[in-house]
Amino acid sequence: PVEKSPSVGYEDLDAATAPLPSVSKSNVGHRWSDITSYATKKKVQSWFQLPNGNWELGRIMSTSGMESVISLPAGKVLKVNSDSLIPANPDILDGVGDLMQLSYLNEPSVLFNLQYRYNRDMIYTKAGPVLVAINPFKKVPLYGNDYIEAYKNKSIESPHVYAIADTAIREMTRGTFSFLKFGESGAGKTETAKIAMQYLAVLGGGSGIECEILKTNPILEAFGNAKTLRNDNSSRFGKLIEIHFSENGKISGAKIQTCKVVQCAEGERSYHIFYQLCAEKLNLKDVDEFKYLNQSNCYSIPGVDDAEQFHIVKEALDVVHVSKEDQESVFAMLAVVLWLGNVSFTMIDNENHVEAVEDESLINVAKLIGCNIADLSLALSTRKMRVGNDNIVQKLTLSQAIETRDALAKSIYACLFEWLVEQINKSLAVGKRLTGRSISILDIYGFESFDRNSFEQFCINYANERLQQHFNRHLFKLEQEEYVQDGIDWTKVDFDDNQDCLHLFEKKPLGLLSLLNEESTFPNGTDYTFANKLKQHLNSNPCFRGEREKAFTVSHFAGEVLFSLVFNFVIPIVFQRSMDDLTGPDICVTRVVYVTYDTTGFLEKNRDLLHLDSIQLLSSSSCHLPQAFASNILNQSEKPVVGPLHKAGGADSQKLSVATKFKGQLFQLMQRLESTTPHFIRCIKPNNFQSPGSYEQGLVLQQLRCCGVLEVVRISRSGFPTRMSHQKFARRYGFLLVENAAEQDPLSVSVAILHQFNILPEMYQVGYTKLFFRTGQIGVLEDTRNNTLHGILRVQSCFRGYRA
Ligand code: AD9
Ligand code: MG
Repeated sequence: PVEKSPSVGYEDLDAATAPLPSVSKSNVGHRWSDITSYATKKKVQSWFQLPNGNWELGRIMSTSGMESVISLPAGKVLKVNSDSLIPANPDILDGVGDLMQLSYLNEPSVLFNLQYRYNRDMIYTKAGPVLVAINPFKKVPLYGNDYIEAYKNKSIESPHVYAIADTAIREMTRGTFSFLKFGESGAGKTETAKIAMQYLAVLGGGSGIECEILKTNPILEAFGNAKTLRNDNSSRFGKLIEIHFSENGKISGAKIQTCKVVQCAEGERSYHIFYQLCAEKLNLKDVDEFKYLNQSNCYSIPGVDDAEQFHIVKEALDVVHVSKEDQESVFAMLAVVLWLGNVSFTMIDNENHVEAVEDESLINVAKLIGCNIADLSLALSTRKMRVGNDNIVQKLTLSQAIETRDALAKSIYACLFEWLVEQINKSLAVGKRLTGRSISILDIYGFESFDRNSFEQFCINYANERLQQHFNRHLFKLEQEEYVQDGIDWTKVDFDDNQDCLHLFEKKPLGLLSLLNEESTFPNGTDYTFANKLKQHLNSNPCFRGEREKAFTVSHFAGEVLFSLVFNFVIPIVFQRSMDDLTGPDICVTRVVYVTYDTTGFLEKNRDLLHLDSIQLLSSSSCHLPQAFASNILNQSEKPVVGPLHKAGGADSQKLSVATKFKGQLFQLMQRLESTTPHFIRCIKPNNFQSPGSYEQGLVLQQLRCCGVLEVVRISRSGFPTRMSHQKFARRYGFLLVENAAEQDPLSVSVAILHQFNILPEMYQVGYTKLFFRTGQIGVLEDTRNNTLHGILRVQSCFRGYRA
């Protein structure tokens, strides 16, 4: 595999000395008038924006005053305002592998460069420290063992996930390495994560555990992914997989952490596993006869054979040591969920009270849970309560009974998912001796903004704000703070911080989450009282706006971080996904996105009421899974549940609220990320139809803007991304010095090395404690060091051979 890669660094193109294009909020780039004289002399190519917003490449024929004559493809010649033209790069830079190499870093040039590569199946491009990956929506010849070998041997240089994974593996043994990633729904985060895992599995393979790790993907995707309008295989849960390595570089185990809040949206297919199970006909009906599945009319995915997928999942379960017996129990629990959806109720009095209909569904649920039908029926249609000193049994109304039934089904599914993750973790368990070497991959849902946004979007977007801050901190804040601290000459680049928005969510006691939790514990709290409370306490917050009825709006930072590959100690890759529903670039220019949330159902979803009667039903089961679920639920309660009975009206509030649990999981995840220095991968969706070969400039631009890719490139290009303390630098390269430097201080040794290797003064800066380098500089030194070391080793082994 070869890539046309003009071997020009920016030094050759004067880009380092050319004024840097502006990447201010208006994102205009370098204006034509700045370089008029240059342009007319050379008939330079220039970008012209068509009325539809797309950019076209033209050639300047002449310029006079503020007017230019430009010739566009297809023979069109136009007289235009010179200021509307944006300079294009010389042809030799077409399709460069790293956007840093572009002489002109403006939006049309970046868009064109990415498109140029995309059209040639080169879907990966570096943007300084960020890897941009554009979803090809087709098989591209970039993967598999030959490619893995090539990246391992460094015989290909083209940007690739493999290249990043390779650096991760190598740097892991040295101790410092970092890389981050990002992308939107259907942008390719999950696929990219799998590609990275594939590479790690081949290089770190040998123990057999790598096969198990790869097999966790089909399992978790079956149970945690669903077809949505945007992606046929959309992840509805967040996942951080930490892959551990032994000292000899082999994979020794792994651990998966999940962060789940998302229910499948109405009108979309549910989790894949249900359809797979029905396709297998395990005493089940057809999919369209199950209420939980027939709400959407969407039963199959083009090109996907559910029965075949089911076999893949079963085989994968075998590999991760879930016994056949347990697999049967898992499928039984899935069937319970499906049948529960079909349980119906009849009215038994004039007060709207109901009891469950004893039909096929109810009978099947009881049989599969392992309880008797009467108990099940009671658990679904009554509630035991304590009023004063008396125990009473309250009959449920139809809506209460339906709520109870659905809560039970949801809980069983959630428990099943957690149980599966636990089994997988047992199977992948890292041996006792942890080496501290690990590479982790985070694959999480991204920012969502729909016509109607509910509790799920609220949680997802909050998570994205947290991850966004992580991204900002690393690429902007820390970077610049470090320059300032070390006394480096450096022009500050502004970036938007989202701290205010995070405050809005997290502040105690008057933040969105606290107020939500508080209201959820009030027996009389409703979505209305919740919305009013928000308006009462938060209206002065600039990130918050109360809306009519029960709605409120949050101004979010537009970036959304989706997927992250964390290399311990240093490497989260966060995939940032941009807004699906934003049309037109206007909103993105300010990089703030207003999302209006409808509080309908917030309290109920947050309370996640599973009544004790239901938990008791599960624990009375004769099968081990329902029993395990029941004790799991009880273990997760804030306070231990003491008696079987509850005070009237007091919702079973000792359960952790969903938001609190989610925040807890998120913080655990963030903690893992914090201990690493991240590198990001930006996954980009080139069109909304999941179809190959179509590249919509507007859509791509919107995604690039949301994550600040241009700013990142600019920072890296004008900055000094590689750094090393004087001591470390002197220790690492000191032995290469021709003159003996043993007596000298680290700073003098460092300076001597820089001189000896002719590192140009503009390529580095000497800080108080560290040396700062522009990209690529340290590579030369590393090569020399490695060659010299190999030379020494060869001499030593010859010497040993000679003595022998
Ligand atoms: V979501 O936020 O979970 O809804 P993702 O994870 O970003 O989303 P995903 O990885 O699932 O998107 O990719 C969507 C689809 O794009 C896949 O099912 C593939 O059909 C397609 N895809 C993505 N990346 C590649 C690739 N490198 N090669 C080929 C790809 N196809
Ligand atoms: Mg995904």
